[in-house]
This record gives sequence, structure tokens and C-alpha cells, in this order.
Amino acid sequence: NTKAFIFDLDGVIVDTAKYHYLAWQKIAAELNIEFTHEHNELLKGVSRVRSLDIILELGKVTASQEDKDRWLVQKNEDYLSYLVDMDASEILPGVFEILKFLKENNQPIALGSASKNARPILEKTGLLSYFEAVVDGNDVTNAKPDPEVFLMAAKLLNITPENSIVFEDSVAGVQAANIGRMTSIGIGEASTLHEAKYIFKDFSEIETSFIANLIK
Ligand code: G16
Ligand code: MG
Repeated sequence: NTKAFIFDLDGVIVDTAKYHYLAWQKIAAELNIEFTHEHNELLKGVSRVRSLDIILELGKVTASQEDKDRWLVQKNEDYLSYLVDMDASEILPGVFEILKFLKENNQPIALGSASKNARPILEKTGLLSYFEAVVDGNDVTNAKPDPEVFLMAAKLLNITPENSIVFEDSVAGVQAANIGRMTSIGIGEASTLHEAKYIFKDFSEIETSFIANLIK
């Protein structure tokens, strides 16, 4: 049996959230906006443009489109500077083993991410060749919890949504998978991701027998 396995990127394959946080913190500091780790949770799975709006709302700051565009460029340049030295050592625990198991069992794999920097990250970590399809922030118009990104990925793999499995670390992403009638697997805390069909702390907790059962 063949299923589509769709992976989110940030928080699932790599922990780029820490770099997004550093880059946003610089912008927030410049604007005298307090931006804590808890605030950063609000930005997970959210687009770059929406992320800036959330930060400005936190600080009750209004800004011109010109200023916003400048901060968005500045944030991304800073974020990219943290990715320069990225390599396979930044792949989160257990991820590589599951990707390998899926490949060995001829299961199609896709990426479904909100990030516009997804491809270079997959290249740097040496994972790009595992992905038959990459759908990212450059391809979609509707952000998670809209299922567009995952539906597009399933379609590219030629698999129905009902036969698709999504790995997600964000609440919006789990909701997107559910709305798309896909099987949602939450990666993270059960208290946050309780809407997911299955929940694991990280990939090292996922046994290959669990994946084998999904393929059956
Ligand atoms: C990721 C992150 C978000 C980030 C978004 C856009 O989404 O979780 O925090 O704002 O990408 O990233 P970029 O600025 O690189 O386009 P995902 O869907 O991979 O978790
Ligand atoms: Mg994520």
C-alpha cells in the first residue's frame, strides 16, 4: 500500500524556530517591543508577513507599508545569515531514520511548509533528494490552517488526502491536516497539539513499526 507522507519543515525536520526568533528579536528591539520566547510561539507555522504584523500588534505599533517592507527584508537577511553554516547536524533526532525507512518502503515523501526558504534548507541538510515534491511559502496563497499547502503536496504525489499523513509541530498545521481530511501526526507537546490524531514528542519516539502499520 502507498501513502503520501507530508512533512512540515520548521520544528519538524529542523529547529529553525530559534533563528527566526533571533532575527525577529532584533527587529522588535529596534522598535522597543518586548518579544519573549512565549511570544515566539505565536509565530510558528505563520507566514513572514503575518509574523511581523503579530509583533507590531504586540507592541501596539502602527507602521507604513514602506517601513514594514524594509523590516521584512532586514529580518530575512538576518535569518539567512544564521543558515550559512547549516548542515546535516541540524536535522532533528530520529527524522533521518524515518525518511530512510519511508524511502526503503517506496513511500512518496513531500514537504509542506510556510517558509519561502525551504529549498535551501533541504539542500544544506542534504535531504532534498528524499522529497518527491516540495510545496512551500512560494507556492501557496492561503496560510495554515487552510489545507492548501498539504492538498497541493498530496496532489503532486498523486495520492488522495485520505491516504495522506502529515507531520506537524504547529496547532495551525495540525488543523490544516485535519481540515484537509488527512491523518495528522503532532510533533511536540500533547497539551498543545491535542487535535492531532497521534502525538509524539519527537521523531526518535516514532517506531518504524508504527509507520509500517500506517502503510498496511
Ligand atoms: C516556518 C515557520 C514560521 C515562519 C515561516 C515563514 O513555517 O514555522 O515561524 O514565519 O516558516 O518562513 P520564511 O520567513 O522563511 O518564509 P513551517 O511551515 O515550515 O513551520
Ligand atoms: Mg512548523
